[in-house]
Amino acid sequence: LKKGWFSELGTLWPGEAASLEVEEVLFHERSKFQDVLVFKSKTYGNVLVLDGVIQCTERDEFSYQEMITFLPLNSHPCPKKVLVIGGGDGGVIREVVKHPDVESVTQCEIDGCVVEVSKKYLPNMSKGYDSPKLTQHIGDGFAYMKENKNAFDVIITDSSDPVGPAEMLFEKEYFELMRSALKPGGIICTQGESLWLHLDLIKSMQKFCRTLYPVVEYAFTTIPTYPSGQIGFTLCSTSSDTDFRDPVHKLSDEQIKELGLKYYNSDVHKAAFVLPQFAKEALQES
Ligand code: AAT
Repeated sequence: LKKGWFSELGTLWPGEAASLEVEEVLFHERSKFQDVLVFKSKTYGNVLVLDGVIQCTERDEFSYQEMITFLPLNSHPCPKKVLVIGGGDGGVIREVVKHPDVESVTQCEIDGCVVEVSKKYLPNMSKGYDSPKLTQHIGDGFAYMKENKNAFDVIITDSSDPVGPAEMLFEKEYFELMRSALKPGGIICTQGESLWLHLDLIKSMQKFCRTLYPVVEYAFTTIPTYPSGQIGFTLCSTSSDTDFRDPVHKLSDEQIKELGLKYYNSDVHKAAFVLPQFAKEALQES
């Protein structure tokens, strides 16, 4: 590895590794759950890394945080109560509380260290924590889901990859638990991995999701610092009336500006579901 560079090695993307030049290591400790690193990069601002995997950079985080939030919220007629699993940096909370229909947001993040470190080194994301609408729990999202029934309009799972503490959050049982934690007409959106790297995983997740929810879709965003530069979302609705591809809340240019959105707009929302041919074929219902 090149000196002074961080390379993202991982078992989920064998044979490849993206690199960022490091200016300064700001924090590096092992929490109860994972290795937590924050460094200042040369061109992407501060970077949060868990167990060697990039979780977010200050320069491109908005692409992921806006999309994982506004795809589900704008597909629900009235998203009043929202649950976020994971998302320790606070960026998804920052986006959720922008939506005018949202009355309360609950977060369940497993690692208090990630929250504390983000408050210190990622102020533009952790400002989400200032919202009076937020109730925060530090604990495992899987366990939390078991304790909640008929409670939320939208559940967003902003989780790390399925190696380590987030492994269970990619399993069928978790999607069953989310279904019972939703109110009637409820919607979920989960970190759904990359078409270029994880097509088999996406395929098998879509398959079990279709046995649980009447509407299941995969949408994606582009983001330079996630493996392959692309990451997707698994979206499911408990109501067959939901059409994820045509948002119920369409935002005007003025609203986009007011909300400070930099990636999401209503055209991007629709386009996010249009898949390249190889992916379309692989994910076609059979
Ligand atoms: N906002 C974009 C950053 C993330 S962070 C993912 C978060 O999920 C981390 O804070 C991690 O501590 C938390 N997490 C992991 N497992 C659990 C769990 N079981 N319960 C609750 N929270 C959990 C997403 C990065 C995507 C990376 C893509 N390569």
